[in-house]
Amino acid sequence: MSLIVSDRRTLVVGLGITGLSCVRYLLGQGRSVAVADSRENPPGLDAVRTEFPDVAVHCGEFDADLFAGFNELVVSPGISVKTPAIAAAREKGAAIRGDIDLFSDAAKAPIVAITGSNGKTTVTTLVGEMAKAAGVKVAVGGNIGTPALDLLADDVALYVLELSSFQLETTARLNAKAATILNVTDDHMDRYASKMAYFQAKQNIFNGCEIAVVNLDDALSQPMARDNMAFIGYGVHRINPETYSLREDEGDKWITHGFENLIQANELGLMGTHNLMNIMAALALGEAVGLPMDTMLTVARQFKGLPHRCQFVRRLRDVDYINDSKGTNVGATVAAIDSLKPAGGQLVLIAGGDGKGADFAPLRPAVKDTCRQVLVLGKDADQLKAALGDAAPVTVVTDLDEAVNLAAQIAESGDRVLLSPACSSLDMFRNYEARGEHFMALVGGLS
Ligand code: UMA
Ligand code: ADP
Repeated sequence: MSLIVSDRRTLVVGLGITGLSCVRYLLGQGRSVAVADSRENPPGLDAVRTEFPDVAVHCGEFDADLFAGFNELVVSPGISVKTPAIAAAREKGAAIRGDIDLFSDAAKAPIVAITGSNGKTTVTTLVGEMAKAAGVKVAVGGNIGTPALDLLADDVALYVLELSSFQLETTARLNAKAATILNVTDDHMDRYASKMAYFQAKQNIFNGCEIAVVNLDDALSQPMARDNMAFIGYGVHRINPETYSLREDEGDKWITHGFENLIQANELGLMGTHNLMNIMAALALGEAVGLPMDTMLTVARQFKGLPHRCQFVRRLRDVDYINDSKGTNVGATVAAIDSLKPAGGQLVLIAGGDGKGADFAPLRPAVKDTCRQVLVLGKDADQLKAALGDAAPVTVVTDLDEAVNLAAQIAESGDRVLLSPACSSLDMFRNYEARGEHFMALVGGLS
């Protein structure tokens, strides 16, 4: 055993918050590590230099010869494992791992793991709140913010992890107690060669899983290798004794479990069928780890949703302004349009940014007959305009300021102005939060 450990030469690749958590964890295990980051001044540099002055840090363009000297690479999510220096090291026999892989080896409490193209943060937050309300010592992290390794503690009774496809690329065996892929629509097509590659990365969440929570309305969310897994299913029209579903009962819409009505849609602070799906997923995951139903339903009733996700901003002259800046892919924007189209008016949609290589065509049917006008901006504005064709009037604007001013002029009584970009913000903003904040400030300034 000690021979194997001492023979391991580990390179931590990437020095953001994940890389830093890996360095701290590995050194804590008595392992020796070096670090490489392709950036000249990565965010974690000062912390490593201060805390661990003996650790070698290589900044700047990756050097394949350097990488070849290690037999284990722990790769951060922001870096593709297809990066030539990493691929070459793998060819030479190096093990390629990620922080979630290290985490699953070390975690002593059950893990609930959540991935999907959309809804991850909402469902992760809900399950975390449900566990907390049930008195469980829960730690919530992963893609949602706190690196998983930073959560490790002896007194934790349950881990709830949001996982991105990037993190799952390097996760061989997660061994989750319960895991789910909420849905799969195109995202990050600038990183993956095909939708299949993106989908396959997400499938890793089920490796070694005990209970799979399955969206029965999305074939791509089902585990490909079923092993000895148990299942809990949910879906819109999926009423059967063991599944979560939706039911119309004398004009009211209910979330059901089996044939029992659990909670009415109008008791919830969230809008849209996609959010009812999110709540069903959270209930199913909670059931899988033994959380009491009454407590989970109380949390669902109290949950008001997260900022920048279909967030109401203001009503001005009978027009509602909605901030869905976290709508960073086509699937999210389709869900926002479907759940927010007003009964007595139309939408003025503001979209655009960096489409990350996505096909915008699925926006066409969503936009048709629901949008009075679409205002497009950013790197992929022209591509969006071309994809929407004549489904709705489309105008290219230079920035968000122009978009909001124009939207306020165009919107009629009963309309909603919706920022749901279907694109990442990084071509024009620091992140989606900065884009959402700017939108809300502009809307706040309208008179
Ligand atoms: N980078 C380089 N060279 C390197 C290393 C990184 O250029 O050598 C770049 C990456 O391309 C990326 C940025 O630096 O643009 C950050 O990469 P990172 O791997 O260092 O990221 P961390 O700071 O460790 O944050 C990561 C996740 N970031 C990414 O997946 C890009 C965070 O998710 C996550 O919260 C954090 O780990 C803790 O688990 C962010 C994210 O954008 C919020 N996720 C994507 C999404 O949600 O769509 C997947
Ligand atoms: P993620 O963490 O996967 O990005 P979030 O909960 O942060 O998910 O939501 C991101 C965006 O996706 C928001 O615009 C939100 O309205 C939308 N969304 C949330 N849940 C779903 C879902 N189940 N299906 C489609 N879109 C969704």
